[in-house]
Amino acid sequence: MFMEKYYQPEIETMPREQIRKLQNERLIKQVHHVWENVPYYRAKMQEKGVTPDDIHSQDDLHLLPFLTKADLREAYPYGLMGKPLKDCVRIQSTSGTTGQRVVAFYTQNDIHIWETMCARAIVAAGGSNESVVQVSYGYGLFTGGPGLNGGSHLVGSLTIPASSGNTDRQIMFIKDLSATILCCTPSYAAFIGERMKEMGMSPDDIPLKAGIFGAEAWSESMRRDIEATMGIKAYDIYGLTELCGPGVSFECSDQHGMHINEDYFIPEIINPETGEVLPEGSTGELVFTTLEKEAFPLIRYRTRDITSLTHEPCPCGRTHVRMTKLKGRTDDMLIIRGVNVFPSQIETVLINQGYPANYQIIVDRVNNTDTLDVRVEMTPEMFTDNLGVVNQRQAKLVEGLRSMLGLTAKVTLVAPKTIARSEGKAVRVIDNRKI
Ligand code: DLL
Repeated sequence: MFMEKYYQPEIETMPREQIRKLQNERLIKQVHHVWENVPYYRAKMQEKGVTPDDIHSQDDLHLLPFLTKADLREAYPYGLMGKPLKDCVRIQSTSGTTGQRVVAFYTQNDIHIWETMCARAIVAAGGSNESVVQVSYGYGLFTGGPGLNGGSHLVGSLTIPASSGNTDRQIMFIKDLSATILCCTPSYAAFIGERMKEMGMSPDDIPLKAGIFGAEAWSESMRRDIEATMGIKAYDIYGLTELCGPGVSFECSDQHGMHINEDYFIPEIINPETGEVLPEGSTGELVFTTLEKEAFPLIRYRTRDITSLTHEPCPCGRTHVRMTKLKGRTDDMLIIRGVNVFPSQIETVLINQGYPANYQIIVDRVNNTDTLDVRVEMTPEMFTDNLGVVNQRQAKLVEGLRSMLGLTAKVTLVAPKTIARSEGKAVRVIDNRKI
């Protein structure tokens, strides 16, 4: 029988009342820390007329002001630090592709906590000191590589700091060094899988048992494809630079949502339009309050990620709350001819009609009207030069998109492997509108 393993059983399976007690104690301390050391947030609290004395437990959390990406931008680079520079040992940063570079700071203890969370994720995916963990997330400013690298060391696994890129070498390492766990973005895992197939390799040719994939949205169908191609169990992992990086939450063997490390964070779900806190089970924007962070503590930080939470007991025995797979981001939403469109809706239509998740959404504005073009890759099995068949399939996709979105899109089916692959996060949307 499969036995669930934990990195820190006493914390990961702690009874709910005890978790709540721990969170309340830590919350009070964290709010004092921020009040005393982060003038930027103190000013926000003063504006709302709230002081640390008003916060007795998480029931008072709603009294505290939110922090947003706009605050991070305004306070960039040092304005939200809770420790002097001499106590900080590292920064990590996002790529800033949306023009909003985030720089997060860490004390040695912050790094230890972050790596501990990654260690929990690795053990939940079956990792141990006998595992060989190939970390194929980017290293450097991106948190993926350094976070899982550190977690893997804590578990005692042999760590291959492969970083992303050079796909043939990735496959060679997996094979030659008998890697058992692969960590990378799901798009890169799919890419490695495709390359393996091209090289004539089957799942039996590689020793991999599990994958820890995150940093971007991925569907259940993508999970099944990767699992079949590599012969592994694929686990989701979530996180963001502002809070530390990967490991904020992670999947267990049950694979129904990701356990949030509640000893380090309090999550809330809010209505993104009104800021109102929503009851358990509702879908809305995920907000986090850090509990133990020293260098970059964040109170009620709005992630823009859309999900829901459940306290339903998990068969794995972990007691920490689970968040469902992300349903998108509030800033993912495209407004096309006045209609709200999420890329995940488009992906659902493609998957329902049997297409792989290799697609590109191109939005433009022609004669003052928005246009939506969806380029969809065919699988090698679907590929045909019979134009009649291609036209028929395109028309079926147009119809599927119309009923999902209420919009007419132009769909172009393209040959296998013509849409650029990503070694990091996939770029699915190209918005050429100059508004
Ligand atoms: O992507 C941290 C990370 C690295 C997570 C490796 C998991 C694995 P950022 O670059 O700051 O940090 O991007 C954070 O990526 O707000 C989500 O919108 C998205 N994201 C992260 N994990 C997932 C996931 C890292 N499992 C932003 N599913 C977040 C869907 C994810 N989206």
